[in-house]
Formats: sequence, structure tokens, C-alpha cells
Amino acid sequence: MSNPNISLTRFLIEEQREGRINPELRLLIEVVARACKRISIAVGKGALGGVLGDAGENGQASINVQGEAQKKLDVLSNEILLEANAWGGHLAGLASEEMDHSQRIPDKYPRGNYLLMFDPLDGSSNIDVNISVGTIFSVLRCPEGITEPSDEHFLQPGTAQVAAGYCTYGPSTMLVLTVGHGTHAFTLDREVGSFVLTTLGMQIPEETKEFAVNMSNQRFWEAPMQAYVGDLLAGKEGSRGKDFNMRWVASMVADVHRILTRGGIFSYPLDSKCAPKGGKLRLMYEANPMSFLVEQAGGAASTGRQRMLDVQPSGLHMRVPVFLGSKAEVEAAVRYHQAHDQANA
Ligand code: FDP
Repeated sequence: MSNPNISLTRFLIEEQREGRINPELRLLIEVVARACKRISIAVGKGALGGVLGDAGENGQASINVQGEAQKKLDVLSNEILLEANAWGGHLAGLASEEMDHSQRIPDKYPRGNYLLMFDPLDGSSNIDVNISVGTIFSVLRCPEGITEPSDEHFLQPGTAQVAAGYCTYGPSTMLVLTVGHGTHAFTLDREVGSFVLTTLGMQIPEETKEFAVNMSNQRFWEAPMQAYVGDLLAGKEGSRGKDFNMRWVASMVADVHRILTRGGIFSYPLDSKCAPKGGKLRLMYEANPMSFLVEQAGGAASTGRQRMLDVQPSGLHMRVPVFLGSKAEVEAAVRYHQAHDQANA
């Protein structure tokens, strides 16, 4: 499939013919992609759409289950994804960053065999300043025999994902997708209104000289992270023997998209501020789908101490430390954690 004019619809039909997905999963991905197009239109209107700024009424901020102030576009994107996925008959339930608990499909619609989790608009602190934001999603199978799924049925490790992806709303809108056979990128043709395959089989370079981290947290990091970044900053004169460059968009989708495109390491490590919660980023609809995409593109993803996709979730909104991207660099970061833990065992 090297023809650059393959639409997402054709790509998915061909994946179905290859026996890699079934019609239900194909429909599910199409519906998510359609919802992302609607979110892309809302994001693209910016101030003209009246959708910038905080959600809430009478000067009272609206706070989500994570204790974070919601933006109008967070709420709108969540509603678009919920509405689009309710009636198709392919899902048994949904869960979102913006909702305390998972939702079953209403009784008036048929139920399918899949569970969908999403972060409707990641990087929301960047919405009002016209910087790329995105939607992240992860698809799991509903456990056998369960017709009325609740939160516990979503608590499956990342290895159980059957599909994952994100849509980035930047200078162009792109959908990056895996169904477990490589990671592929589609660009939205705005005139035609369809996603077109633009990179088949993304490959993350194994080595890199670029890292992404919020350096302002440095003094709060654990010792192994201090040592790791200290050696990156020491450059040619240090033990790594090469100079590193830093990039931090502060929208996970945009940072991960750069890494899938040209390599690098993305990290949101444990620090003393987020340690009581287990980390900053959410496992099930941020770290897991991104880790699946990165592994399928030849990269690696870890908590620093465990392969990300092997983590057994303990809650829908569980948080984890994250290291993902170029394989050799993620392995280097993990070695610092191992050395530290062994020395302190
Ligand atoms: P945001 O809080 O703006 O939604 O998911 C959380 C996230 O953004 C990631 O997209 C981003 O990588 C990270 O948090 C940014 O965190 P900092 O503000 O601490 O840099």
C-alpha cells in the first residue's frame, strides 16, 4: 500500500480484507475519525467560534474529575466524542478523562464488543494560545460475557489494546493510528473532508540527540532522573559523548508526533509534586495509546522501571511516570533508574 492517495476508509477496508480488523472495529475507528474532524473544525475556528476560554458559569470555573479547570473546548470535544460513539452499535462502553466513571451505551442503542477510552482534548493549557492540541484514544475488547461494563472491565493492561491513535490539530490535522500492524499517519484533506494516508509504517530512529521534558521541574525530580538529564546536559564533554537539544511543546500529542516523525525521547518523570498521585500523565488514555503507537513504530515506552504496556491499571484515571520514544534513549533512561534502585536496594 504505497499509493499516497489512499483514504482512511480504503485503508481500513484493506486492513479488514487482510484479516487485521473486523467490520465492527473498522466502523469504530471511522466514527472516532469523524468526531475528530468535528473537533478539528471547532479548534480551527478559534476565537471566531466563541469556544476559547474556561468552561463554567457566572465566573465559576468548571473542574473535571482530575481537579483541573476545564476549557470550553475540553467539554465540547468530550460531547462530540460521546455523541458520535453512542449509537453506532460497535461499543459496549466509553470512558474519558473528563468523566469520573465509564458510561454504558444507552439501552435504546445496540451494544457492541469494544470499550473506548479517550482524552478528548490533550494539552488544553495550549488551546487559548493557538498551539497544537490533540485527541488521544485507546480501544479495548469488552471482556467475554459482559454486556453491562463498569469501570473494572476497562482495567486491562496496554498489551490488551486492539487499536490506538491520536489526532493532532496543528498547522494540518493528522490522525496517527495503529491496529497492531505498524503505525500509520493520515493527513486531513480539508477541501475533500477525508483523511489521506501520508506515511505508511512510521519508524522512530533508534538513536536520538533530542529530549523533551519540563525542565522547570528539575529540582523536584528523583535522583535517577537528575543523573540522567545531568548527563544529557553535559553533552560532548560528559559520559554520553554528544550534545543534546531540547524541545517541549507541553502538548503531549505534539511532542509525541515530533518523536514519531524524527525521533527523540519524551518524558514526564516522577517528581515530588506529582509523586503522591503516581505521576502526572494518565495511563489508560495518554500513556498506553501513545506507548502502543511508539512500540509499533520501533520505539520503546517505559515508566522508568517497567514496560508501559505491561502495567496493570488500578483505576480508570491512574497516573504513571512516562519515558517514550527512540529505543536506545528510552533504554538509557531506564538504566539510570535500575542502577539507582540496585544501589539503594
Ligand atoms: P495539559 O495539562 O495542558 O492537558 O495531559 C497533560 C498535559 O497537558 C500534556 O499534554 C503535556 O505534555 C503536559 O500535561 C504538560 O505538563 P506541564 O504543564 O507540567 O509542562
